[in-house]
Amino acid sequence: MKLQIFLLVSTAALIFSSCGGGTTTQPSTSEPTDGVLRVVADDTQDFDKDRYTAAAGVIEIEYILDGFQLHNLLVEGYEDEMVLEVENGETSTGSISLEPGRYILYCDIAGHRESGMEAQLLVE
Ligand SMILES: [Cu+2]
Repeated sequence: MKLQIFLLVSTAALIFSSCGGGTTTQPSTSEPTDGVLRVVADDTQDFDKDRYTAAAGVIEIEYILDGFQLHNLLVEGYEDEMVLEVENGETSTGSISLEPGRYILYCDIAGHRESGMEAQLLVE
């Protein structure tokens, strides 16, 4: 009886492990699949990417701080539409409506944009 249970468990484990590798179909790109544009900032005053993409229309943005410094996020030319601010590991969320085109994301705290807190946003 003990042997039967052992065989059952090991067979189940085999089936489980053989399924595990082949069924995950993660996209090879790091583009979000849920339509949310995620921008990560850190204490080196940089964004996680130099270029982001989003679908035209109302774009949901998550601004994630992997660090402690105060940062904000604006779209150049649309500063009145949205300002996201983060500090101490916070995540700030907001949305902005954009037509297809090329935009610039940046942090407007003195010196930060020059340090690297500037990225392209391609809206298509
Ligand atoms: Cu900043």
